[in-house]
Amino acid sequence: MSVTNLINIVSQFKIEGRFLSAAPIGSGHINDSWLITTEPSDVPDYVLQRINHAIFRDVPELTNNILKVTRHLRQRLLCVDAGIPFFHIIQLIQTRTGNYFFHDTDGNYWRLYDHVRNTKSYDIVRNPALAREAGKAFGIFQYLTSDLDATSLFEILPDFHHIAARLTAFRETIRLNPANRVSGVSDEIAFVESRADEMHSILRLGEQGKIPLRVTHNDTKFNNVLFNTADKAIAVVDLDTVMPGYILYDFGDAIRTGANTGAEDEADLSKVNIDLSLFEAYASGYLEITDNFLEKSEIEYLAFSAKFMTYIIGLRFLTDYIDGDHYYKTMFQGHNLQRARAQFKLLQSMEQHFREMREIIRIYT
Ligand code: GN1
Ligand code: MG
Repeated sequence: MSVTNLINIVSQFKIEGRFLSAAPIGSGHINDSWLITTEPSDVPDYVLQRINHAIFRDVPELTNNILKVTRHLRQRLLCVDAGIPFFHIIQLIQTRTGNYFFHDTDGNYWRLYDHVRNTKSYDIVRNPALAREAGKAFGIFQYLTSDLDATSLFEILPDFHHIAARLTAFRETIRLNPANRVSGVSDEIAFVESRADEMHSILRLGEQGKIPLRVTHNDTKFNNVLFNTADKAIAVVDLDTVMPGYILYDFGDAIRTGANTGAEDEADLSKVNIDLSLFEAYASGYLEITDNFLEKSEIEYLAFSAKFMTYIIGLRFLTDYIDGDHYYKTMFQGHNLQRARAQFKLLQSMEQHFREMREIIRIYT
């Protein structure tokens, strides 16, 4: 993508100041993102994103969801009783024609967010204080959206964390074997199948009406939290998958990325383990905010949800590998398989420490 193209795209939006530079940012596997700086220096900078519309096929509905949720969050923050004035809600910038995305002549969809000044995100969690902050941030997100009707949101990626649907897709991909990779991953396939039944628990609870449908983020990776220079969490980003869901998905995905001693795609599996001090820190921050409105049945499954999300994301990486790498961006041949193996190692580590994880949740509830 040339700078001239990016300048042209940015000029479609109502920005303050003048375009100064564009540089790729973030480590997302789906959309492309650039930090757009502007001059003079006292006007805001922006984040430009090219939306992956092979995945997010309904960009108007995607945009509506984000607008609905960010407006609600902003309104709730204005209420004095929210008590969290430092929290920043990211904002979509309008185009010159009054839309919140721009559809270019090549068929690409673009959007622009405000950039939250002097903030950073972490791919790996360095200490419990950061984990606790992230727990509070996602707790605040859940608290502020707890009175928004989940069914008023469009289900932008249907069955996103639906284990039965994901397993069906996995088995179908194995059957088709389009990239001829099945024979090389029999251990991983056996690993998935040996846990398939127990991994239906959250879905079953939902279907039996034992856990409520809520507004959920659905991509609570640790690097979707922004920290200020004092390492306080001040914003939650990446609202593409905000949909109706179960909070267990959000808690579990945050632990998957926020309490792992290794990277999501670590090749040296000996480095991948659950760090119980990070788990405890995240859980304590999260429950400090959410304990009073979560239901008992949700709390009961929080520890399990970490195993579940690690399993289902590993399953998705493995499915994409078998399929020939069409969904996630990959940096090298075998990247998705390496990601899947790291997830499965993390899951094994959680299985070994499951009693302690449950005990920790009990302490904070
Ligand atoms: C994708 O937006 P990004 O790249 O953080 C994926 C998530 C996975 C994640 C794994 C829309 O998220 O579901 O958990 O990769 N998002 C989508 O790192 O599929
Ligand atoms: Mg995402």
